[in-house]
Amino acid sequence: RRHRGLVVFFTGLSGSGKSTIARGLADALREQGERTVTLLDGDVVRRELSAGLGFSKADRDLNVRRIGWVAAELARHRGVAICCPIAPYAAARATAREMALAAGAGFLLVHVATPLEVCEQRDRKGLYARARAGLLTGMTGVDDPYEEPTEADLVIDTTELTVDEAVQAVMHQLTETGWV
Ligand code: GGZ
Repeated sequence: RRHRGLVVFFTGLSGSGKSTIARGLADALREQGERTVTLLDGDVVRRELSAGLGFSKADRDLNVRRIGWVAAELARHRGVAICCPIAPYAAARATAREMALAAGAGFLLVHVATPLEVCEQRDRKGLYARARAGLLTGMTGVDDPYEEPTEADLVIDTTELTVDEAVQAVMHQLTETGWV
């Protein structure tokens, strides 16, 4: 079992802390040195794999499907793939899980459930302010949906946890379930 591939899929709002936790998890897993670890970082995916896609439902679904497919292929070859798109739609997240399982890999959905108010206060890219001002439409959580996961394997709220604690929570879950 420890030799099967694994997909760790983070979902949550912009500014929820997904990417930061994902990077920390990638570092922690690489330190163990047992399997190759690939971080499918959101910015890089949008630039390289999903260049040209926007933020309509169809484009988000296609983006998440591509990420899920690449992750499943990496996991098919016994690697660990870490993904951190917003992935606002439950059906697309379910497809990502199905593709991982069909590849003989494990799948862990981590909901980074930092509340909108907190994400909005951080607003590191100023996107929420632009959305509130009506300069950006279709911002997730403001005027575009985020379907709260009911299917999460782990829920993390970064208002209560530091990044290190969040990474430890994921590592703990992976240890408990025999993945690392
Ligand atoms: C949400 C947007 C939008 C809109 C640009 N809605 O904080 P960020 O900047 O770095 O993360 C967000 C990123 C979301 O891309 P994803 O590929 O993760 O989304 S999805 O899974 O829905 O395909 C944000 C930025 O892109 N961004 N416009 N309208 N986030």
